[in-house]
Amino acid sequence: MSTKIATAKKPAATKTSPRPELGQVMFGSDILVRALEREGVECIFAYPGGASMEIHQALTRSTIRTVLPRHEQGGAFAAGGYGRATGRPGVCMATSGPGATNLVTGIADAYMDSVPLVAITGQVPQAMIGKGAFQETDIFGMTLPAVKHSYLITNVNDIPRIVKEAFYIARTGRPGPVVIDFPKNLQQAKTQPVWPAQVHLRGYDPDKRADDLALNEIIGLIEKAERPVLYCGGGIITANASPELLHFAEAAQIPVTTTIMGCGAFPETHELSLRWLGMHGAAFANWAVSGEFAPRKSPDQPMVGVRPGADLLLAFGVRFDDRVTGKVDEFCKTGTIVHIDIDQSEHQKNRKVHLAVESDIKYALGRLNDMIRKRPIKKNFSAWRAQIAEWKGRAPFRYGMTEELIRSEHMRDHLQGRECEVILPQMAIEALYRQTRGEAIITTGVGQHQMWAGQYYKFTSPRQFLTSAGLGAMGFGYPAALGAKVARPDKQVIDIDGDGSFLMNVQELATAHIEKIAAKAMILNNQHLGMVMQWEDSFYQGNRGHTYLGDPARRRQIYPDYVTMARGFNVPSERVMYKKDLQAAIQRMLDSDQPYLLDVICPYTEHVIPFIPANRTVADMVY
Ligand SMILES: Cc1ncc(C[n+]2csc(CCOP(=O)(O)OP(=O)(O)O)c2C)c(N)n1
Ligand SMILES: [Mg+2]
Repeated sequence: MSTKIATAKKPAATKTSPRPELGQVMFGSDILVRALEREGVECIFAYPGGASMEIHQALTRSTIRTVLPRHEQGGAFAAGGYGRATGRPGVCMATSGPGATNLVTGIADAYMDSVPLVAITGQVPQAMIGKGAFQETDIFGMTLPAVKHSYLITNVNDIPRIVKEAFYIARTGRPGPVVIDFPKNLQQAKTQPVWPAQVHLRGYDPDKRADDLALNEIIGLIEKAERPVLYCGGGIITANASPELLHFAEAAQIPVTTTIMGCGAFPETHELSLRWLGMHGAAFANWAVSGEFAPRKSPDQPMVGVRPGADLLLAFGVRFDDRVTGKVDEFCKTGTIVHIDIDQSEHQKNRKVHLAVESDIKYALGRLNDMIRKRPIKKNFSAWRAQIAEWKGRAPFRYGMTEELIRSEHMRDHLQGRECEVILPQMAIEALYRQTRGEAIITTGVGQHQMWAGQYYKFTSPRQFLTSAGLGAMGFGYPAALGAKVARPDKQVIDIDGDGSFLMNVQELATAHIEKIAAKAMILNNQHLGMVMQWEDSFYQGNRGHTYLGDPARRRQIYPDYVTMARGFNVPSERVMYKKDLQAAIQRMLDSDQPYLLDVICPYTEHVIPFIPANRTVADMVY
């Protein structure tokens, strides 16, 4: 089959344009804040400084809630958490120079995971730009490769248009971060704002729709297939296309695997769910996509097929990330691949596919559903589903006691050898899943705990699992939980974190307490940078290269003491070490109406499995 790109239909042009509105004369800083109000912004995560304090003054005259994070990175991640939890742009702000550079990681995180975010930075006065002025940084230039778009305001009259465009760009099409850099002299300048009613952006048309020809071809491919698999990502969640996906998968009886970004796009408790795939994804999902192979000891040995994988892969709203594909040429090697994505630049980028369609996935799935409603798919793929059931039975996510654990320092120093009392990290997540009835919004740091959170908490709704997937930024979990809790005060929001990751933004406990944001943190404290340690064990004979986080002089002590630290922030907290205490401790955390820290002491000996090492294949999977 040839490679094609289906053309997208142009939306009909609107005939009558609403008129712009004239406002009262005011300062640039007030115009910016008014513009945010007009965009429906309810909360901004903002840390002040010389180049942004004018805007803070304006915020004191606004209905917008200003949350003061205790580090700009915390503010950027909180805005990212808000954006992920709602689909509406999260907003953060910082002063020029160090304030702005502290936002960069949060901006890059939003870029990698296509999260709507507007980041506002104060800038030195225009006359000082380029002079190496105090706290001058070219944040426009510095963030250029990690933004969807950016602005440096050069005329006070442009503010209303720029803000309107920024929000439109951040949330439409493939969402992403937009930076607005705002020189101080323009914050202090006065003008009469003209509020535009519409956005006109030449060359930016986010309304992409597949044509019926391409969609019909997909139906034809399904009818010819014996082993189809849906491989779905964050694009489904962004497009609010979960209901359409559920309908399509059920109507066509096609099993669904997701990326980590796609967790919750399809209910993971559904019998057609293959959970998530890739480096630490389900063995059965990886087999279903790429086939089952005889395990091999080294990549030099040949790959010996045992059972074939998908002969048709429907890749919807995904980007063939290397953590998903491993060695990309071996990924779904024998299948026909259809890729639907709203961003044409993802087509044929990481993986050559047979049919590439540029479209909003909600529209495409809706049309596919119309088509199969009129002409139902005859096949029911029962033999394929039976094969998948056999794989699921053979290799579920699982854990247990290992010899290494029994002989470990952790067992000796903290449990006096009482095996039945050890809390394995996977166990703590399963308990949290049960006790929250699977309904909490979960955020994470980055590391082993992040992978286990994805494996042992089953997500049934979109926007329920908020994790720094593409950038993999430690320190994301707790501030993101704050942002999500601000957006969804009705939900339990719990950060399942690592001891290393949590420490990177520990200062946000102050934000939580002062702002009364009742986000919870459950730290799976293994006293190590666990994921790096796992790689040391796998590829460096266990030689520790600065991955121990405890106090080497007092290895029997848990260090640092998060409970004491939380107390310093006036945040209730508790440590739990024994299994017998776990359930009640989790319940106390859930029952609290305040922010809360639960420090769960876990052994460091666990490895995350399944594991396909980087750039390896399904034949190299440890499971
Ligand atoms: C900001 C940042 N620095 C470094 C890394 C590299 N890294 C990935 S996982 C990891 C260990 C994380 O340790 P912890 O948060 O305790 O989680 P665990 O793996 O122990 O569950 C590190 C250092 C990263 N992802 N992000
Ligand atoms: Mg750790």
